[in-house]
Amino acid sequence: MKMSGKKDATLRLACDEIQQYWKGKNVVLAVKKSGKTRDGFDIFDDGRAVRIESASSLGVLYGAYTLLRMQAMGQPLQGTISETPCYDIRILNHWDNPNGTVERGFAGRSIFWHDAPSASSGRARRAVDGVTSASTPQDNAPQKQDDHLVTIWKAYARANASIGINATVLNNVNAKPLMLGDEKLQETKRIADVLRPYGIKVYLSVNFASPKAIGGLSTADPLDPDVRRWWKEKANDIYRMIPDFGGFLVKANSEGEPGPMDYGRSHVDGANMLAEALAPHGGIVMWRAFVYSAKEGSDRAAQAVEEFMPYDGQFADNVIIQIKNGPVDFQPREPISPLLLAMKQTQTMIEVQITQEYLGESVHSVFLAPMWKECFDVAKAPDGFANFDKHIGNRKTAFAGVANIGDSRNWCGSDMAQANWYAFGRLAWNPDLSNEQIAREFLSLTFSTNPVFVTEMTHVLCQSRESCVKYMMPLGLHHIFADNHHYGPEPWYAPKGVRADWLPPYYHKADANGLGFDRTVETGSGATKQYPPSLYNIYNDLNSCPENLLLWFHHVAWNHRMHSGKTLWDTLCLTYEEGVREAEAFADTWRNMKQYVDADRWEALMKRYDRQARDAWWWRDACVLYFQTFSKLPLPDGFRPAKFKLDDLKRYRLVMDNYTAADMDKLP
Ligand code: GCW
Repeated sequence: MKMSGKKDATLRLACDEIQQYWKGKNVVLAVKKSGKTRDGFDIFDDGRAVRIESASSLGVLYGAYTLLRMQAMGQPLQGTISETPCYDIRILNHWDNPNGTVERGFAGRSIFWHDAPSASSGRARRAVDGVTSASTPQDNAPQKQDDHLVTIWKAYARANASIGINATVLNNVNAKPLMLGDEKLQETKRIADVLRPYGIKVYLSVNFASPKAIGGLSTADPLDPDVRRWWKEKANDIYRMIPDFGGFLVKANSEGEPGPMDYGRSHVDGANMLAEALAPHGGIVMWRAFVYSAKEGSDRAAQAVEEFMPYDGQFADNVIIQIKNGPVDFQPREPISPLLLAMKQTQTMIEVQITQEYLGESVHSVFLAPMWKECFDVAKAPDGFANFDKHIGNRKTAFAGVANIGDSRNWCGSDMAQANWYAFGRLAWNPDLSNEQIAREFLSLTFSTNPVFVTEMTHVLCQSRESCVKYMMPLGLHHIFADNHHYGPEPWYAPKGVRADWLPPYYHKADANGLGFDRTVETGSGATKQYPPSLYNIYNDLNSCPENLLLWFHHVAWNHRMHSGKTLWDTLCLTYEEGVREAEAFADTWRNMKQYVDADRWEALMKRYDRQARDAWWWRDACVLYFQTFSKLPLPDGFRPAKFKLDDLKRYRLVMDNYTAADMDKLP
C-alpha cells in the first residue's frame, strides 16, 4: 500500500479503506496533476500493483470504493476502469426539522437535529462500528451522545461517499428561520467538519423571511438594502465557520412559505439577492420551482411553466432552478416536467424523491431507478432541449434526491428501501447505468452474492415500480391518494370547503362518460402545449399518447378501444388486477429467499412484502369499485372477486400509523 500526493484526510481515508478491506495485490493511491479531473479516477494494474489515480484525493477515495465494490461482487479488474461523475453536485435533500421530526420520513427521526440533547439520545438507535446506543441514563450524558452522533454522521458520510454523493442539505425545505441562528449554525459546522473528509459539502434550506423573523428587520423585501446587507452578513458569518459551505436551497412562495412575491417582487429578485450574498464565497442557490398558485387557478400541472418561463435567462450564474421530475408532485408515474425542457437559458436540475411519500412509504418495496431513468430518457427527445445535464457557461450541474434516511437501525425504515438511496447515488454518478446493474450491485453488496438470489430479486426490484403503478394509479391516473398521509387510496375524497386541486376528483375527473384529465389544446387545459413539438404531438393526440400516460393527458371514454382491442374500463380493471398479482408474486419470491438472507432481515422484509400485497388488494378494490359507480360496467373476466365492499373501504381509511391487521379483520 503506497500513497502519493498530498496526504490530506481524504487520501488517508482511502488508504484506511484499502488497508482494511482490500484482499488483493499491492495498491498504489496516487493524486497527480495528470489524473482525471472533476473527482474522476482511473484504476488499472501496472503489473506490479493496482493503481488508483486521480487529480484529487476525493477522486482516489471514489476509486478505492469502486475497487472494493468490484471485489465484493467478485468482478476481476480487467483493463482500465476510467470514470468521471456525470453531475457536479450529487446532493441529498433532507426534509429534517430542527425538532427532530422528518417530513415525509418513514425511517424514524432525524440523524442531525433533535429538540434537546436528552430528548434525542437513545433515539439514535443504530449500532455502528461497535457503538450501540441503548438508552440507559448513562448514555444520555452529553459527551456520550455527541460521540454517538459523530459516529452516525461518519457512517452516513462514508455510505454516501461510497456511491459518489458529494453534497447534502441538512434541513427541510419548509425551513424554520431559527436554522440560521447561532445554535443551529454551530451544529451545522460540527456536521460539516465530520462530513468534509468524505468530500461532502453541507447546504441549508433557508426561510425567505429570516431577516424579519430572526434578524430584527421590519421586512424581507429582496430589494431592501438592509435585507440585502443582512443576507450578505449572514453568508459571511456562515463561511467564517464553514469555509466550504455549499449554499442555500429555497422553497419560496410555495405552499404557504414566504418569498419575494410577498413584497411584489419576483423569483429572480429573490434568487439573485441570495446569489449575490453567496457569490463571493463560491456558494450557490438552488431555487425550487415546485410552485402552484396560492389560490385555485389554472391546471396545476401547468403552473410552474407559467410562473417561471418569463424569467428564463435572468437568473444569476450561481442560481440553479431545482425542478421536480414531474409537473405535479412525485406521483408513481408522471410525464417529465415541461419546465425541465422549456428553460433554455437557465441552469436547471432535477429533484427526485427517494423517500416513498407516494410509493408505499417504507412498507412497499419499490425500486425507483426505473422511474428516474424514465425521466432522463424522455429528456433526451430530439428537440427536448434540457439543461439539467449540460453546463450553461461555467455553471454547475446538479441532481437532487429527497432522502429516505432516519435514525432507524437500517437507516431507511426497510432494508430494501436502501436500494433507492443507493440507486440515487449511482445514477447521479452515471445515469446510463442500467436498472438491472444497479439492482444487482445493491442486492449483492447488501444481502448475498448467490446467483439465484441475485437473479430472482433483481427481477423483483426491476419490476416493482411498474407493479406499484399498476395497483395504485395505472394508465396515467394521479393524485388519488388519501388526504394528507398519501399511503392509501381515497379517490372519492372531496369534503366541502377544501380547494379542488388538493382533491382526487380534480385529477381523475371520473364521470358517466369516462375518466382522466383532459390537458389537450382543443378541449382541455392546453398543458400539452408546454412540451416541445416532438412530445406535444405525441401527448396531445389520444391515439399516439402512450397508454401509460393516457389519463394524465386525456379524458377517455369508458368504452374507448385500447391498443389491445380491450375497452378502457376492462383494461383499467385488469391492470389493477395484474398489479396485485405481481405484488403477490413478489411476496412469494421473497418467501423462497429465506435461505440466502439472515433471519432478522428476511423476516422484517417478509412482513413488508405480505403487507404490500394485502394493501395492493385494498388499492385495487377501492379504485375499481369506486370508478365502477361512474362506468356502471361489469367487472371483466380474469378480475378476481373483490375482497372488500366500497362502503367499508370508505369508512376505514388505510392510514399507515394506526392501521393494523386488526382493522383489516373488522372488515366483513
Ligand atoms: O410532496 C409534497 C409534500 C410536502 C413537501 C412538498 C415540497 C416539503 O407532500 O410534504 O413539503 O411536496 O416538495 O415542498
